[in-house]
Amino acid sequence: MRFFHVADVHLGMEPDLGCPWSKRRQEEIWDSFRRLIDRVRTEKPQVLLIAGDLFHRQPLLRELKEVSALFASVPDTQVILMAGNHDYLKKGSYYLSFTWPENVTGLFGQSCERVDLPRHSLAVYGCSYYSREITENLYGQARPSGAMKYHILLAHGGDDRHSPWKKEEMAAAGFDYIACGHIHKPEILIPDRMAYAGALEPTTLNQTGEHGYIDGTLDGRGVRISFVPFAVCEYVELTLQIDEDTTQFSLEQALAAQMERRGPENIYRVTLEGLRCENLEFSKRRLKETGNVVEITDRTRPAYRLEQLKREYAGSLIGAYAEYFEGADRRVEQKALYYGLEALLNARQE
Ligand SMILES: [Mn+2]
Repeated sequence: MRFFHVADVHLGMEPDLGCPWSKRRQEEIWDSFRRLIDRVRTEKPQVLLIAGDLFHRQPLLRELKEVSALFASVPDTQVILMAGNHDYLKKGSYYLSFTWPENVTGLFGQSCERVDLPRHSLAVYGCSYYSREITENLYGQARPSGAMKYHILLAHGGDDRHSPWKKEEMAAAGFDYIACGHIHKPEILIPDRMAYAGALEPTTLNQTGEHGYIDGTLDGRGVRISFVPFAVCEYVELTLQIDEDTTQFSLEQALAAQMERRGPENIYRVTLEGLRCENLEFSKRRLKETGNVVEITDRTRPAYRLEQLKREYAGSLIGAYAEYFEGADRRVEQKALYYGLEALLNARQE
């Protein structure tokens, strides 16, 4: 039996709200979900597991209709889903009154329940969130039961305010596989036993690296899982080295070239490092307009001119300090010089 494990699609979310690419990302999240269903259609896994937060907030009726039509287009795959902390089952949630296609089962109970899929001798366990936060472990009592050969638990949470759990205790409950959702960075918690699929598309800037879903096989030999990169976009960390010759313009050009090389569809977190020309301050606004730049961290330090400092601060501690380093091998003592001057100059300003 082959299964796809997906989580945290967050349909409806507008990542990096206020950035020029937010709307595009909102559409890309939907596009990727449709693409995932295309993948299900061609690869025909027997089961598609959705471990919560399919939607970013309460789903609208038309959104459920859209998702439902997609599920109906893969009738040979059993879809099993649950509501997470974002799309939790608020009173009146359309999740509860919606009529799903035959191949779709919602684990919409408040405590763990079991769904048997006799065709695959598989039992799937899980429940749904009824509030934004749940501070006890929803899955503490869950154990495999019934007549099926294989047992999979869908589990959403794992942090302090969302069904906190200990992975070792969860893994000891006897399930063949625990399909986790909630943490957006994909992570195999216990090899071939318990994993976060991660968000299908990354949704905020700290979710660097690849995103996608988990492709698993469960048979007499046990479980084998592998992560499949699938997202169209990645948050990428870029570090640019600055020197005294770097200008605003040359920096913008270097940044543009790097982003072109690493993929213009990605979103970048940029860090500037090195020694900049003493009186130069880089324009973050201009750098952000160079492409999909969500964040700029400027760690550059001014390259102090000893001659000038000596003259400017003659007779003071700063002047004496600058004088002390004059003629010293700057490469060796640069750090001491820099930190010393920085401390002295900052102390002066206070
Ligand atoms: Mn969540």
